[in-house]
Amino acid sequence: MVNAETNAQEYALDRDCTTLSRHVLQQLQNFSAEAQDLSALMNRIALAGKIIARRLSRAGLMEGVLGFTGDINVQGESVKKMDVYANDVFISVFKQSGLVCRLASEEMEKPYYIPENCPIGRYTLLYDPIDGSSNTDINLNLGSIFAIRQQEGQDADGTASDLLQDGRKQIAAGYILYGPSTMLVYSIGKGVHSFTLDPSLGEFILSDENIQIPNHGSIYSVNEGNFWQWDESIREYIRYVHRTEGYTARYGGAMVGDVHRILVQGGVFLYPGTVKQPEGKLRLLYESAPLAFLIEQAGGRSSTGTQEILDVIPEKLHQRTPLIIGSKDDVSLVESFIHQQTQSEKSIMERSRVLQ
Ligand code: P6P
Repeated sequence: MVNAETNAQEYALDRDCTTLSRHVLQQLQNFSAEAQDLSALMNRIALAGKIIARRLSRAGLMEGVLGFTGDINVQGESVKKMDVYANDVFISVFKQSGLVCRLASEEMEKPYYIPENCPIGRYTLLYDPIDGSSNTDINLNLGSIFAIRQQEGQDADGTASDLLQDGRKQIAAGYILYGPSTMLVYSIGKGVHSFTLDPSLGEFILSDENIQIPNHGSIYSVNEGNFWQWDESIREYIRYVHRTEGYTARYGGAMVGDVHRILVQGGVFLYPGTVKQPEGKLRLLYESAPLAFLIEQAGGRSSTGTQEILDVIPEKLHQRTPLIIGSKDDVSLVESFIHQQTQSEKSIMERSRVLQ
């Protein structure tokens, strides 16, 4: 009995000590300078998550937290006060860190440089500080999305052109989900792991390791209010799931929550191009690529519909992309409708050419 009790206590203590920074070092199985840097980087991201979670938990009781600033960001979207606050939090946690020279954010037209870090800090943080800000004022789940890349070259002209590379250049990526509990889900290319914030400790504690997404799930997550704007192929896919048993719709208006549901339960999230935004709404470098990195590490897939998200080479920092992400079988099914539509359009064009 004593042994069982002792073992249980030891397990509980060891679990409480499995913080994010320790887990990164365990993943890398070394204590090199690079490993220590990555561990420290993740720890700073966790600190940003804690500060943002604290603000969100009291938002309804504080002045000046909710609502709009009255500004329009580089995306042409109305800016929420929480967007600005969260953006500043990520900048602040990396000041005096010596780690991150540049931060590229959905909320900033150009990358933000932290000069005191640049001589030694060779990392860039790409992030969406608050994803799903339409949920801010109604107390529904929100997220932060992040990716870490190595800086390549000196970036002397301040254009950060070395960031315009494919998603396989990411060395770490993940998200923070502000829900009933605050979770941080990350990968450094060695599987996907989740941490849950223990407010009594003020620490993210390991809650699930080596998460694998099911090859198929019943969930399809899409804003069907855009049906009238979609390509026929996407409409055909939606008609298919409407008439086929075994599918269920879930859409929360905040991608991090929707993708987290799919990571755990399987299925597919899609935000296709529309008539208004043929290139899609979601941004590649700090929304789609980090989630694609994570989902691929969990055994899933992500695609533009015709190309793997991680293979897309952006031409500009705020480039948008159509996104189909989730279980490999479900992503492939959506792609099959796109492929079928393309083939039928080609054969129609071929027939009309022959008849001319
Ligand atoms: P819509 C939030 O603004 C976001 O970027 C994602 O988090 C979310 O999935 C999507 O946009 C919601 O967009 O057009 O469905 O409101």
